[in-house]
Amino acid sequence: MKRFLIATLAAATLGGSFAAISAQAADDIRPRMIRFGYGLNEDSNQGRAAKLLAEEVAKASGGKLKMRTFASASLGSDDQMQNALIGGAQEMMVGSTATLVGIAKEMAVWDTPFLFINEKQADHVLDGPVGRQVMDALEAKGMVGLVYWENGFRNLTNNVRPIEKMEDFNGVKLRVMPNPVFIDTFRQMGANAVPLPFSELFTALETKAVDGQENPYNTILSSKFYEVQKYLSVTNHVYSPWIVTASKRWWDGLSKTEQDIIMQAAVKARDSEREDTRAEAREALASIKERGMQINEVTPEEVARMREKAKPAIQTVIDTVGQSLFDQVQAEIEKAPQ
Ligand code: KDG
Repeated sequence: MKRFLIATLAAATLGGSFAAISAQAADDIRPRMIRFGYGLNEDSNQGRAAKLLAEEVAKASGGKLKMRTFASASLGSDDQMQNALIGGAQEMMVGSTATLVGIAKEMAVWDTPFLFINEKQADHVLDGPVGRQVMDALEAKGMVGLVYWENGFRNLTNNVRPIEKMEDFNGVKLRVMPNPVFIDTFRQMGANAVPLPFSELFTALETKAVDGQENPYNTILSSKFYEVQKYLSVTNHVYSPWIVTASKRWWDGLSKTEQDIIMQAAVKARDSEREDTRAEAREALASIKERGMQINEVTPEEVARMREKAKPAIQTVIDTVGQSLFDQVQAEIEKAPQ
């Protein structure tokens, strides 16, 4: 709850600079090296936000907290980094909530197909009490959730055919995140769902081990999937959050001042990352088209058929997280600003 209050307070005060660190508080800051790992490359929305986070942490701590960022899964895939945080071998990371389901099953609620219809709903729910409640489930497993960043609405790419109707999934080897709801959803739709870590995805596409994948426009651009993919079919079938996490073993050893500095910097990076991601996404389709991909928008009627077909996967989410949490999320969505 304390971090929820800090995040709320930080968001309220971040118009200018952070509250000045008092002389006494400065004594509470020890020189530290913080290893921050992530999966996309440096020149991505994820990489730019990681760089900003490191700059803000250094600035607010008078240079004592040095965050070194490691791009392109150089510290490992999401699940490998998660295990390193739990073991205390790495301090922080950002990655997909979908890859955390094996650690905290509550994270599966964010995998619900078609859960959010726009970013306003996503921000309202993720930054609100139920988003924090889901994050807090990580603590018993040795991780601390700080903030959610935006991966974005996911769309399909493949080399077999444009996906214009559900039947077009048939026979397509579609890479999905290693997550039961994603596997279930796309199997229900007729694809051959192949779970792979993000770090193996480009090679799998290049070698034709898989025919396609699904990710937000930003990732399709920054990971250069247009070099190895022919068709982009717009479905916006699920909104993917990223989550910034810390090793609980390490976090609990920080002073309150150090924790507040990192939390406030994470909130500032969150707000900047969302703006950057959305601005880049608005230009993305034109950029992807210029790079040779053939783009089709799946019709609302066909998206409705996909939603219907995905219903058993929604039941998988409810069975995983419980009806109560699922209903709390739905109630928060209802309260979101239009
Ligand atoms: O760190 C990168 C991954 O966490 C993230 O991009 C997950 O969307 C994802 C994918 O497709 O693996």
